[in-house]
Amino acid sequence: MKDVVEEIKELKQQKKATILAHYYQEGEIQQIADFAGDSLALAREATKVENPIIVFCGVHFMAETAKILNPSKKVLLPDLQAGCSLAESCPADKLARYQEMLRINGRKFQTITYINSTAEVKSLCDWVVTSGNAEAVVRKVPEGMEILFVPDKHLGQYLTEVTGRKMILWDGACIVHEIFSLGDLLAMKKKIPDSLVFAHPECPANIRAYSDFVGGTEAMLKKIASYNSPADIIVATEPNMMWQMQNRFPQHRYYPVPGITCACNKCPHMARNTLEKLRDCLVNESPQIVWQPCYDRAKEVLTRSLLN
Ligand code: CIZ
Repeated sequence: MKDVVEEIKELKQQKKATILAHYYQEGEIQQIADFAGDSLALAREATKVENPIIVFCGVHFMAETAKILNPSKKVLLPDLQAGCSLAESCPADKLARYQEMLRINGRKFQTITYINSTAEVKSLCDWVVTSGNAEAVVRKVPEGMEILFVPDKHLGQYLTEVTGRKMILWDGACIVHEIFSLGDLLAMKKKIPDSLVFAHPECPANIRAYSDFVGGTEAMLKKIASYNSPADIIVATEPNMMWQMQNRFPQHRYYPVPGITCACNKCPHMARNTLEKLRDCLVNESPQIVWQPCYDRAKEVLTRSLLN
């Protein structure tokens, strides 16, 4: 019997498919991908794909972004149920009502959404940011305008700290980054002398406060690349990120921060994609992302925000 990795490789050739994978996917999926990256790099990479099929190993909003930015491609997502707690926290109708209420009250504002949101939400916004470009985009909003930032309150709070721009924050949070245990983090720091803590800006302020470096996944890799001697790095983001760190910089040691209620803190949505589902979606050319009416407006916002 052929092993599943061999099957995927053959199908990929046969169907002329490009596999894109997020850093939060299992290492075995990142390894088989043509390109692995964060949302920003993946969105940009999706625009360059020439093959007729993109298999997006990530969550729904990421595959949707790839379809919007390269509409002539068939975009497959191995498991259509791979969602996102942040995207769920901000339904488009609720956002539209809130924006209307602010306008009725005479507030002058622009809306920025984190890329972890549905296309319908993106279509209601002025800007889309990722952890990789958020600071630069926030600085583009004219000083006289207020900023409504959705859906991640922790990222919004962090952006206020680094840019000085006050924001109206939506009450959303990522289920993975919200529940890191500060107690365990402090115990680990004590146990591993000279260790460095790397935290994602989706983490709450209490975790960021004890970190040596705060940044998105791509920024974390860049920072690690700057270390000359082997280091002990405690990582407060989705633990599959450590596969990519280990793969690129094996001279360092990496330690995951446990969650309050579980030892591993893996994203259950990202974990829905498996090698078997990746193979099956190539065989069936399904499930795929189907064009929706709101994608036209979302495309304008995404193009202005991520590709310029
Ligand atoms: O931007 C992304 O892809 C996310 C969700 C996190 C990160 O920092 O890569």
